[in-house]
Order: sequence, then C-alpha cells, then structure tokens
Amino acid sequence: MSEPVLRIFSYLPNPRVWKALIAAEFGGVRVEVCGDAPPALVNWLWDFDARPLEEGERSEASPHARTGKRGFSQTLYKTDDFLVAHPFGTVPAGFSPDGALGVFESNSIMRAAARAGSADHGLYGRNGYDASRIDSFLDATLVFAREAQVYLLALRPNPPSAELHRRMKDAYEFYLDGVEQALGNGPFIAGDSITLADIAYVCDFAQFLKERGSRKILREAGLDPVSEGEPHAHPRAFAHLFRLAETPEFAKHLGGYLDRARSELDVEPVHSR
Ligand SMILES: N[C@@H](CCC(=O)N[C@@H](CS)C(=O)NCC(=O)O)C(=O)O
Repeated sequence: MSEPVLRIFSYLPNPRVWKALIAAEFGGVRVEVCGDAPPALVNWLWDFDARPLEEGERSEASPHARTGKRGFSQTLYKTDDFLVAHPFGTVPAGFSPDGALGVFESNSIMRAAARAGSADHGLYGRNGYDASRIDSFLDATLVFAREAQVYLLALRPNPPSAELHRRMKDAYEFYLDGVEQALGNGPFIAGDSITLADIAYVCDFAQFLKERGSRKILREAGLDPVSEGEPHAHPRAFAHLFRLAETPEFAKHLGGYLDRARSELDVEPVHSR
C-alpha cells in the first residue's frame, strides 16, 4: 500500500473528511484517517498521534484539558502541539505525513489532497485562473457551511429561533441560487469537468440535508424545513448532487448517507453527461 500523503484526525463519519478522501480517489493518493464516533471524541487525545485516553488521563487537571468551542460542550483534550498545528483547535485536523504541518478547514485539507495527487484529473483547474475560480466557489460554500453548522447544531433538542431559521433560509437561497445558475453554464459547477467545487458542494450540502430529520421539531415550532419545496426550486443543483453521489469516487464514502433525502425528494437527473 502507498504511503499516505496526509493524515486526518476527526470524528467519524464526517462529510467534511469525505472531501479530502474523494479528492484522493481522483488523484490516486492515500489519505490516512483516524478518529471515532462524535460523542467518543471527548475521550481522545487530540494530537498528530491521536489516541483514546486512559481512564486516569481524563481530568480537568490535565495539561491538555480545554473547553470545547464549537459543537463540543464538554472538556476536550488537545495537546500544545495540536494547537500549534491547529490554532483554531478544530477537526477535521489534517497533518503532513511527518506531523510537522497542520492543515485545517476541510476545504483546505481537500486542496492538500488534490495537490498531492496527479494533476491530470484537473480537480483544481488547469491554470491559476481556473484555480482562483474554483476557490471562489469554495469560499461561497464555506459561508453556506458555517451558517449550516450553526443552524444544525441549534436544531436539537429544541427548535432554532425564528431569526436563526431566517438567516439559514437566506444563506441557503443565496448559495443554492448560485449553484443552480452555475450549472446552467455547464455540466459541472466550475465548468466542463469535475473540480473541488463539486466535491465541496456535494459533501456540505449532503450534510445540510440532514435538516430533514428534524422536520417534526421544526413544524412544532411553526417552521418549515429550509429545504421545503425542493427539488423544484433548484432542480439542476439537486440532480447534480444525486448524480455525483452515485459515481464510484463519491459513493465509496457517502454510502447510504443520502438515501433518505433521495427517496423523499424524488429527484430526476436533468443532464445526461
Ligand atoms: N469549517 C470547518 C469546521 C470545523 C469545526 O467547526 N469543527 C468543530 C466540530 S463540528 C470542532 O472541531 N470543534 C472543536 C471544539 O469544539 O473545540 C471545516 O470545514 O473544517
């Protein structure tokens, strides 16, 4: 087996990790992944050499004890070296194979995987302008994904506030309108072939569609799911999502993640490519 070009520590499964794994599939490189189920990550030492903690190591007196900031309310155990490599202290946490360099933000970890592989796939474009246009989509995706993260974390056990729901709806419409428009220009988001823009869209948007699992909570609060009325409002964006999710490079990682959304949404592909 080939040497890994990156190591990623994260809770698993995590659509943000799939971005790098899918890019690695196209580039013919190996990304090593280490982690555990989301609730179990509070019992891990967050480090390049991440590992489950021994019973006696889980204490507020530990030099590694830190307050969780985003998505984790309990104490987390992050080494000083982890915070040098990952100043924002988040997972997925990417590392160069020797552990000397941290790469954070899932879109950037995905870029690292794409850069490490063969450039023949064109995932990051064919020149600097192409790459910059792909970056434009990745920035737009991150803005959407950050709103989605705040919203999804606020969905359970209580419904989100009407204000948060409205913000999410605005962010959703802005992003999906843009993706829909872009897919009117060509078969893929950034042009004629698959790029990192498509991979980030599929992974972040698939994660957002988990909103549908909280419909009951939303309805009880008098709110509609933000994705209500789809796929009619954004037919190209939805067809693109489900079509790509079926291709081998994506399906290997997404598995049945979108099955429920697909059966509820009754999506027909609009492009034959
Ligand atoms: N935009 C980031 C999101 C990463 C993030 O916010 N991760 C959260 C978990 S969802 C985290 O690691 N939180 C650590 C903490 O709470 O200290 C990405 O795409 O990588």
